[in-house]
Amino acid sequence: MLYSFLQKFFLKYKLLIAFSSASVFLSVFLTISILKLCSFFPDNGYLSPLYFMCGNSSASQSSFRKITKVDLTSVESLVNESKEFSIDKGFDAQKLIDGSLSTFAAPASNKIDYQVNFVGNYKIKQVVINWGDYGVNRNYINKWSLESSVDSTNWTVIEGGDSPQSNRTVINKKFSATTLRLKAEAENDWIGVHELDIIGMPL
Ligand SMILES: [Ca+2]
Repeated sequence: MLYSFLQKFFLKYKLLIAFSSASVFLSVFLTISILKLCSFFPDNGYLSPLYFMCGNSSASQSSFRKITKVDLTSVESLVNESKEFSIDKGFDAQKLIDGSLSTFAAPASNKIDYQVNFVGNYKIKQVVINWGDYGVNRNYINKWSLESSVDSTNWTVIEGGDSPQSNRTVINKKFSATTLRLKAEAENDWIGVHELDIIGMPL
C-alpha cells in the first residue's frame, strides 16, 4: 500500500521533485564555487567585484592566535650579546619567543632591547611579558617599555613603566605592527626576560 502510494506520489509530482533536486544541487555547486573563488583571491580589496561576494576576506578568514616562529622573520638583540655570558650559555635573543617560560633571553647587560620582526603587518590584541624574577626584584628592572612600529623607524609606546613588581605584565591593547620592541633597564645588575606571548593575526 505504501509502495503504491509512493509510486503515485512520484508520478504526480515528478516535475516538482526533479526541479527541487536540481535547485539543491545548483545551490550547493554555486556556494562551493564562490567559496573557492574567495579563497583564490584572499586580498580582494574594496574595489574588487569579489568584495561584494566575499567581503573583506583577510578579516573573515583570519582569527587571533598565539604568535609563533612561523610568524616571525627574526628576533634580534639591539644590545650587544656577550658571547661568553649570553650566547654560549643559551641566553640568546631566540629564547624570547621559543614557547618556553623556563628559558630566557639575557644579553649580559643592565639593558635589554629586543626587536621582534613579523613576516608582515599583524594586528595584535594582547602581549604578555614574562619577566620571571627580573620583574619582581627592584635591583633588576626599574624601567621598561614595549613599542611598536610599522616601518621600523617611527615607534609608538604601547605600554611601559618602572619596576613591573610582578613576574609577568599583561597588556590588552589592539594595534597593528610589523615590528615590536621590548626595552628595559636596571641600575647595575644584568637583566633578562623569559618569554613574550603575543596574540595576533596577519592583516
Ligand atoms: Ca623562553
